Formats: sequence, C-alpha cells, structure tokens
Amino acid sequence: MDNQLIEQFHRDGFVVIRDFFKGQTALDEVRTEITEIGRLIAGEEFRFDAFDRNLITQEKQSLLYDRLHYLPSLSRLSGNQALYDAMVALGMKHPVLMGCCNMRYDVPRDAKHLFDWHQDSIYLLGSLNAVTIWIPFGPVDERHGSIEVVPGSHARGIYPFKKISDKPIMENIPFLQRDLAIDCEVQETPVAVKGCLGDIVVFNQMILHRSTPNSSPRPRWTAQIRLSDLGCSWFTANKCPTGDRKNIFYYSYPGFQHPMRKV
Ligand SMILES: O=C(O)CCC(=O)C(=O)O
Repeated sequence: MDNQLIEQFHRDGFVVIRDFFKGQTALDEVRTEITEIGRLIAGEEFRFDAFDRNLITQEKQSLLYDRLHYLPSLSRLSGNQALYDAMVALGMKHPVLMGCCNMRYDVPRDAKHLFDWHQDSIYLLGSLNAVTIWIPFGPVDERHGSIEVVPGSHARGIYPFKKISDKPIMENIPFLQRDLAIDCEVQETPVAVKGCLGDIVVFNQMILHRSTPNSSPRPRWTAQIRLSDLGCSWFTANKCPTGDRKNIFYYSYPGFQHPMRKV
C-alpha cells in the first residue's frame, strides 16, 4: 500500500482507498443477494438502486434491514483476504472480526436512522486500534449522504459521554447507540467523506464521526466490517472485551475519565 495512505491513516484516523474492489466480485454478490431478498420481501419490482415508499413500506424496510446482518455474501465479504492484507499494511498485527459486521440501508429523506456524532469504541469496545471498514455500494457525497469524520480525534481517547437510556450499568449488559451519547460540543472542523462503488473507507473506531442525510432519490447501501487486533496488548490484557458482551463502564481505555464510570 502507498506510504502516503498509511501515514494519512495514522495521522488522521481514517483513509479512503480508491478502487479497492476493482476486478473483484465481492460486492456484486452482496448486491445480487440483496436484490433477491428485496424481491421476496417487497415484490418483483424491487430494485437495488431505486426507492419507492409505496413499494418499501416502513414495515418492509425494517424487515429487509434486519435481514442484512445475516447475508452469507456479507460473511464472505467480511472474510475477504484483500481487506485483511490491507489492514495488516495499515499496522494491524492479527486482525479478527468483531461480531458486529453489518450493512446499512439509508433510504432517501430518512433522518430517523442517522447516527449523530459518536465514537464506535464506546459501544463496540475492541482493541485500541480497532477499525471499521465502511464500504459504499454507490456514490457517497453531499447529495447521497455519507459520513463526516473529525481528523485526528482518534488520538484523543474516549470523549466524555453520557447514558441516555434507563438501562442499568452492569458488567454483562451491552450498550447501543440509543443508550449512550457523547457529552460535549463537537467544535473541530469535520471532513465529509466522498467515495463511490469500489472504494473503501477505513477508520479507527476511536474517531469521532456521524452520518449525513441522503437527499438523493436512491438508497445508500453501505457495509461495515469491524476488526480488532489480537496483537494489541491492551486488548489481550483486558481479556478481549467486545461490545456484544461487555460495556465501556468496566474498561479503562486510555483517556477515559468520565465521571459516570462506575468500576
Ligand atoms: O453509515 C453511516 O451513516 C454511519 C455509520 C457509522 O457511524 C458506523 O458504522 O460506525
């Protein structure tokens, strides 16, 4: 991999690798499988690149969205060797999958499912250098929506956050986006990520980032492959915590000093 990309990733906490999937069929299989499932759920008129609220009702949208996590083609994409090789080139020693790889289906003008500013690490835990590989299946830009990131924020540790739900703080109870939110104003200048089919965006899970709205007529499909590094000594010393079984209140990530911490 180009040294400039590696340097940018370490400095800014994210990098866009253009044409990563050029010549590979990994994304085509996902698209084909989603189209098949979309047709089963919404009918033969379903199209991957189009959106019609009369066809995709809220109920069908949820039904489809909830299936995406279980696509065999997403599992194959999660195990894509080129992705692993790229993460090793970016400095991971022994990348392993986290149990939260997923796909998003951001339909036009749907603000409800957008994520506000957050750091993945407070929900997902994982190694200090855990990454999300964010894979667009079409254009991501101001019109189609995308993500915004705060370059360099990954190096500042965990930002203050607060619990926003009634969930009790107990060791084995995971916290989701609806349970925790950052507890400070984001004053840094963000960068809007732009990309297209075939590109990948890799970001450190400590980076501050958020979704931006899709105001185009087509849906925005993206995959999120999440990897932790067994070569991270903090991770192994803490028995490899992941957010599907543990929660942030029981782990001291460097920089973590929030008064809500209970243990
Ligand atoms: O794709 C998006 O809109 C947000 C994704 C995100 O925040 C994440 O995967 O951590």
